[in-house]
Amino acid sequence: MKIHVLNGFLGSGKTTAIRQACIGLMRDNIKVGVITNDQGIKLVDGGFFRSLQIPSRQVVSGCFCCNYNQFNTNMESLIETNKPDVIFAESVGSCTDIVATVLKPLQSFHPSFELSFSVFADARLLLMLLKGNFSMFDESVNYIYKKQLEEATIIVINKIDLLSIEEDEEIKHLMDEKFQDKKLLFQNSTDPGSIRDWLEALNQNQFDKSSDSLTLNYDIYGAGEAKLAWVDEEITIRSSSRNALSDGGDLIKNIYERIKAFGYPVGHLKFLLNGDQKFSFTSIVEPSAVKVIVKPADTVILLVNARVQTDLDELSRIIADAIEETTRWSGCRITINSLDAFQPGYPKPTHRMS
Ligand SMILES: Nc1nc2c(ncn2[C@@H]2O[C@H](COP(=O)(O)OP(=O)(O)OP(=O)(O)O)[C@@H](O)[C@H]2O)c(=O)[nH]1
Ligand SMILES: [Mg+2]
Repeated sequence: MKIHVLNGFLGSGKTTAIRQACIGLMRDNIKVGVITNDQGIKLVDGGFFRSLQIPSRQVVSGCFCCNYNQFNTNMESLIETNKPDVIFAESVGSCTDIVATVLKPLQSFHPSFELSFSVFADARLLLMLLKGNFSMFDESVNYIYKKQLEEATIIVINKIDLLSIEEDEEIKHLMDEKFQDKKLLFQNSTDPGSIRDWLEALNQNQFDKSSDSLTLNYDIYGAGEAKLAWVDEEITIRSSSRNALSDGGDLIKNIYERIKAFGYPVGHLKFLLNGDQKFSFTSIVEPSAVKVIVKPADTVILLVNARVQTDLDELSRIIADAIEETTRWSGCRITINSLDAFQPGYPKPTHRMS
């Protein structure tokens, strides 16, 4: 049994890589399974894999490390029900210390498993960090980002398709210099060829149980987690003119534009419209357009997952204002089915093996 554990900052491309890998592996008759993870209860990534009919489970209400038993139960259930050859486990993008709290416990309780550990980084955000020009997030958030890279076996420098030729050369040079002890992959996770190389690297660079656990200041880590407010919200949009899908697209744009106008740094801002259309924004991505696949619909469900550096009331208010304005403009009716909003608390891992 192979378990590929992924970490990497919010919005760095973990889900995109897993999706692409699963499609390729399933085509080769290799059985896959996915475990997703995030801070809230109604999670976009979990819904996304369900819509793709890829066997999956989700660990909710906090990271794998603080919910190790939930992680283990989900993994065992996936193994029993779907008998996968390969499991991808995507941890929360604001989480670190995965070696000590997830990989070493996994190795210890399931010694027969083959484990790998990739840490993803958005190439453009990473380049800003490497050049010392990384002022978008609070220092405590930057601390988490740096610690994620420090503990990686494999660093996936992702979205290289979005770099200029000069930036591409610069990042390769800086990364080779700074992370000589790591396996470095320069990747475009939307490209099947790039994903084949990643899968090969996962098989050739297994997690070494003698790897050092991080030396980590949990107070700074906890402060970084708390800086990024979380909101997950499930919304029903009803339209008597059967425009619910396009009204949903308008609401997505409205929420994104408002957060951008206030200038709050976005960890991730993710939406799942009608159970199968996923939209994702980060501070560093300037989306060209929200291209909703529109067909007549009188009712749709929109799932919102937001992780933004601002306070909780402000983030909730921005989303509420966007809902109110979209209702007024389009004439649709919007009801909130569930709302979970909080500043994530101090990380308390179930296990920590140094
Ligand atoms: N151009 C380009 N876009 C990418 C690539 N990988 C991911 N993206 C886009 O980046 C955004 C975030 O991707 P996700 O796969 O959701 O990132 P993630 O790391 O799973 O994000 P969280 O789970 O929210 O932490 C999406 O809009 C993707 O389409 C890539 O290699 N190239
Ligand atoms: Mg994801």
